[in-house]
Amino acid sequence: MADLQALVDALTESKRDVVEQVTTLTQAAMDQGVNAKEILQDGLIGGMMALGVRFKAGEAFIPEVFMAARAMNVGMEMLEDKLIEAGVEPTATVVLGTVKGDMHDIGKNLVAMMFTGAGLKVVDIGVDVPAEKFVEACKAEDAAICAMSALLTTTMPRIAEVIAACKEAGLTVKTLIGGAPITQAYADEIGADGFAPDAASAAEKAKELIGV
Ligand code: B1M
Repeated sequence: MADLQALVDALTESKRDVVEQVTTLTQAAMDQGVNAKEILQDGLIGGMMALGVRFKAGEAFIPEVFMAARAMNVGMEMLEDKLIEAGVEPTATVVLGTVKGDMHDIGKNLVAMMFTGAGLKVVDIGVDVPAEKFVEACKAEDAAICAMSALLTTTMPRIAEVIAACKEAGLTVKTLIGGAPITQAYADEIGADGFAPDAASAAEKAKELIGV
């Protein structure tokens, strides 16, 4: 009997050997004929979301999230062929970047991992990204969400520029913002669709914004 709860626990606890644990448990579930979608949804995504809850509560830290994300990627690679065969596709695409003038990317990278963990396709367009590049990427990728990170009080206004550029380009993307100086009040002020204070909440908010 495949033990998907063990897969969830391995990611939630994210110990040093999490990559090996996830590899072994994913292989075992595959060998036992559990369908890839179930392994992804109830094992890998379930584990990452549970780790997100621990991270939010201050019970897990950045290194654990990085290790779990690596393990999650290994697990997803193992399932890839079966997922393609089964026609399982990411629920939606998120374009994610740090706004122009801002080089901070540690938080953004964590957010990207939690998005992937939540079953979203992430198109990471990097740091120091001008508004027009966000718009181009959202168009090219047919993104459902345009997600922006800003860590400096001086770069916060760049977010409003991206939101304005998206509107001007006629895009119907939902905008999601975050970063140390960002607050819900600021999101309301500039008309962002969503704000999240941390990476785990960002994944929850993204799913809420697109109703999945
Ligand atoms: Co910079 N830096 N930095 N820095 N840096 C801060 C942000 C600062 C608060 C430090 C301080 O003075 N106490 C300060 C900003 C002050 C302000 O504007 N009020 C500052 C400054 C001033 C600067 C420079 C201007 C310094 C200088 O050169 N004089 C310069 C600016 C460079 C630039 O961007 N143009 C600079 C440079 C750097 C480094 C390159 C050295 C390095 C960045 C390395 C990198 O990112 N690759 C760096 C770092 C590491 C920091 C601190 C120390 C740590 C940031 C970090 O990675 N935190 C930071 C001080 C601090 O925050 N305590 C500081 C860990 C990370 C996991 O958290 O990024 O907040 P965070 O992400 C969280 C949430 O905010 C949220 O989720 C994440 C995880 O839970 N989140 C989102 C983030 N993005 C989100 C998006 C979402 C939702 C949630 O939706 C889309």
